[in-house]
Amino acid sequence: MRLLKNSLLALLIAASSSCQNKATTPTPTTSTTIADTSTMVFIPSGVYTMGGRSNQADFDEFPRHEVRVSAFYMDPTEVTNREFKTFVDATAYITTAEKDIDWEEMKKTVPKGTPKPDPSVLKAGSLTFAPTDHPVDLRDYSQWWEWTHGANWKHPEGPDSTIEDRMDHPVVHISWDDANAYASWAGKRLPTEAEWEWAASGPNTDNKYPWGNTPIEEATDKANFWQGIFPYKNELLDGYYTTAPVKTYPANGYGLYDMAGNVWEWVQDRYDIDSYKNFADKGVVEDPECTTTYNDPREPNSPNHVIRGGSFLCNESYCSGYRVSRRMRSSKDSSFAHTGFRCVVDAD
Ligand SMILES: [Ca+2]
Ligand SMILES: [Ca+2]
Repeated sequence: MRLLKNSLLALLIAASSSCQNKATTPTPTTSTTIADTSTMVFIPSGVYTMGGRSNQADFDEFPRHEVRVSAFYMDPTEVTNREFKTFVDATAYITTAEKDIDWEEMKKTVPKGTPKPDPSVLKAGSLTFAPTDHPVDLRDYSQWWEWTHGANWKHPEGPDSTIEDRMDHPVVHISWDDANAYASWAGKRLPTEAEWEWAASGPNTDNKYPWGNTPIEEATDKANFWQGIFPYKNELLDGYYTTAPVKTYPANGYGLYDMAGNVWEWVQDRYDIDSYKNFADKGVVEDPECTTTYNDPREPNSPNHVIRGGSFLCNESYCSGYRVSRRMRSSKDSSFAHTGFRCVVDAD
């Protein structure tokens, strides 16, 4: 039973709706909107050393390499439920999590011979967090993720939940495709990985965290993450179990909120396990971005994009996603209770 559950969750997490029904794929939401940058944060151009800043860094944060980032404007906060609702009201956009899974599409991304799940499993849904009642092996994520039918941005924990009292919280259950649709409509785009790291750490690029170098155990007033023992005991020292309203914690040096924690943020780049190696011998790389290759032998069939910044689930024992150099990845058409996004606009 455990194996079956693990296999199913692995399929859903790796592939959740690559999977979306093509017949209901929305028309791309193009817009001639010119974004109002007066409400955004100006991030100056500059050169910095991108990559791991401590012995906590994972192998894919190396080698460190020099990059130059052009100036841009960035949303001060994660996109909120209120902002996403404005987009949906204007466009009738339907998110990935609101569509049934198309097995013909999904099976292209899972191991050959994988049996078709029961049709009831393929009903629209998303991945929600379920705490355990005891310590668990942190390598087995199926123990705290559940596939919940009817979970989507309007119903974060499932059909009976609502965002009515969470309009200023970050929107969640958003796929990379959904984030791009919103950005396009708003006259914006997703940041590149290099832009995101530059903005998160600046203006002091020696910062290990967006708030500086205050150790994580002393940083419970700095960001929304998980204090205690993940995933069963949350001491709530920061006051929030799941998402917090944006701007609950102090901004970083540029005036950006929640660059650490609250929700993971999609960036533009595809996840290539070798991208830093490829950039490392090129001198100062101008505005790097990985747009051409999905490359991860651990998940060879999954179209992974990079996510940054960590979430309310991040903890020292697990992902330490609140470090500015931390890279995580997710299938572009998957959605989770802990993943959202913010946008940028070129400054020139
Ligand atoms: Ca928290
Ligand atoms: Ca965040």
